[in-house]
Amino acid sequence: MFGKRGLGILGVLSAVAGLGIASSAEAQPVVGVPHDWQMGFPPAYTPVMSRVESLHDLLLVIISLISLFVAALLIYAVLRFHASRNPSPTQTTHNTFLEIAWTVTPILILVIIAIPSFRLLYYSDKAVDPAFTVKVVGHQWYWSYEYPDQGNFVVESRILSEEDRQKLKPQVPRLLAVGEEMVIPKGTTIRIIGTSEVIQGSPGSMHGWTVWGFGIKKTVIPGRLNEGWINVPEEGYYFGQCSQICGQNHSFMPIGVRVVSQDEFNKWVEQKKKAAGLLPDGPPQGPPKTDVASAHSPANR
Ligand SMILES: [Cu+2]
Repeated sequence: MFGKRGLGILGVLSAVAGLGIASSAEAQPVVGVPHDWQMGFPPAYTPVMSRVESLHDLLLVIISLISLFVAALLIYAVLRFHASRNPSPTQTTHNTFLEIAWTVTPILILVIIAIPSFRLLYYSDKAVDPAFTVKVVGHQWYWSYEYPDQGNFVVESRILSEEDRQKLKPQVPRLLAVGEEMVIPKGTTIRIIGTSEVIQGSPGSMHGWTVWGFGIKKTVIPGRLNEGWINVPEEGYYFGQCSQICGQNHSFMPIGVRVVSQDEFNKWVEQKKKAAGLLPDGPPQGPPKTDVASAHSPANR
């Protein structure tokens, strides 16, 4: 992306100057939030997003060249063939070379676009060897995250009121703070299975689980499972928003993802399991198993 580095520096500067995050000792870095004068894509935080940006850059070059070529032809035609300079139009109706050229060239261009495009589509489609699965469920109007491989506890992720945000998470921009984030360990491939709440007697609503910078945008649909994956190498708070117009509180169901170290994640899992009554009273158990994904293949495969 052109100017990405400059924008990145701008982003860091505005974050440090405006929010004072750097000085806050306990807070993880807040990354992946929009900032003033942002242009282009957010920085890429996952391998999928890096590839999305590369494909975008390739397409940008191709469409720019095509646009310039078409514009040049148009300008030439307007200047060279207007009525005063070209009073008797040519009667030519066929030109074999031209016809082959304008058929074959677009085909070649489409093939050049299709190869990396399909490659990326399949790359982002299914996780290879995920450590575990998180099931994302869209509700009216909040998100919940289920951790089937860690004992099946559920985290409900609801937006914080503006008052609570200022009190509890002032480093997070307005309308993006949630009470509880999805928590994942860094540098770990995680399968995301997305669906939407089935509401009795109602068609329910679709939502879009989209995190900028992760290159993931899963439309979640009642009664269906959609799959994707993320692997975030850097710790931090990351954000997204529902990207499918889903009803009156569509704008108030932000997505918060907290990426932590494996140790911290294990501790968090213990806490959640305890709170959910999944641990028997007694000595604390060992770290949660994170390599049992194969035992939990999604139902729709
Ligand atoms: Cu929604």
